[in-house]
Amino acid sequence: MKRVFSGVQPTGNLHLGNYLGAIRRFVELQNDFDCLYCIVDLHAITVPQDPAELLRAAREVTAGFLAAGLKPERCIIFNQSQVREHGHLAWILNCFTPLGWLNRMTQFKEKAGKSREEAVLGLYAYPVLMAADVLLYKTTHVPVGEDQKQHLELARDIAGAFNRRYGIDLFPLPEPMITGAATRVMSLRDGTAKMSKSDPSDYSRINLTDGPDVIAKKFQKARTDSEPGVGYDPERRPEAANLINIYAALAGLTRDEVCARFADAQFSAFKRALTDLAVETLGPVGNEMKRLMADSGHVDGILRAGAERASALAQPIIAEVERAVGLHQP
Ligand code: AQP
Repeated sequence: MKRVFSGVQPTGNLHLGNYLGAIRRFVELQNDFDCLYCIVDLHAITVPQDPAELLRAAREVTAGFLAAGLKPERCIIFNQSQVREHGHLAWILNCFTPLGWLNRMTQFKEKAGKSREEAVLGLYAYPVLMAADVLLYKTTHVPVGEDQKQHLELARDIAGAFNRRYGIDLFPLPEPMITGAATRVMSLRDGTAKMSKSDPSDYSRINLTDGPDVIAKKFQKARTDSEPGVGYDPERRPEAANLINIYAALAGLTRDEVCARFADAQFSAFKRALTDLAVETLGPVGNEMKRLMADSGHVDGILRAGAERASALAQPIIAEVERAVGLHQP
């Protein structure tokens, strides 16, 4: 059986990177796989969060999932904190994860920065919770953006360590699914930094709820170089390459096809075409998100039902884990 799991943190505005790198893939997969899509609020609290804003953002991510085309009858949409087995399995897996493996995680180094002594344990253990999220459902495939590749490799290592320790084949080794032209959408202000919800500058990203005028302004102000034409050269022209990748992903074209289409155009004309394409693609998603956000009862009902279904899948697997480890089961 093929099973897909992936998560999105409720940490702010959903952006074009989340959409192209993850959510749009989720929608494609729901027809062919048994899929679970999770709002990973326990991951979100590894950095300080305002409680009211965290609740709002969890509903917003759910609205984003639905507006992008996820159907609760074809996949399970739920909140991580509402399925207690995530935290339970994370603790067990903590006991199989050497510190040396965690010390290699680049996301922790980036997020902790220079203040490593003040960084909280949850931020350091984040990749083990992510491994638990995935392994709790015996997931076989994980669609994510490029930034999560290292964490998924760790999840495979942890699964292997657990299986070997008990001489069993309990956890399948989850395969990353990192494909397409936009597995790493970069900031509009800096072509070497990834587009992120936590970037303080709103001009660094296109939010899924941005209206046409805001999208136009952000692309117009997006940093580029002084070369006039549309050429793909990520080393020399990282910002231009990022915009070409975004266009390619939105239009379903290859980079070469995009460059050929705009071979005679000025970069400013390309930016205008990109704006039109982004407005056309994201406009309906943003409008539907806003409509759903005004109906929190509906969104909460979907999350409640999703958590029940996810729990039902998780319980027999956690029982298998407990039996393997020798934890008491009344
Ligand atoms: N820029 C991106 N390009 C492609 N995929 C991306 N993803 C995130 N950013 C990009 C993918 O989206 C899914 C959810 O990721 P997340 O919830 O961790 O989102 P984020 O934007 O990375 O969130 P934050 O809070 O801003 O985190 P940091 O500070 O770490 O960047 C994942 O599949 C991710 O790969």
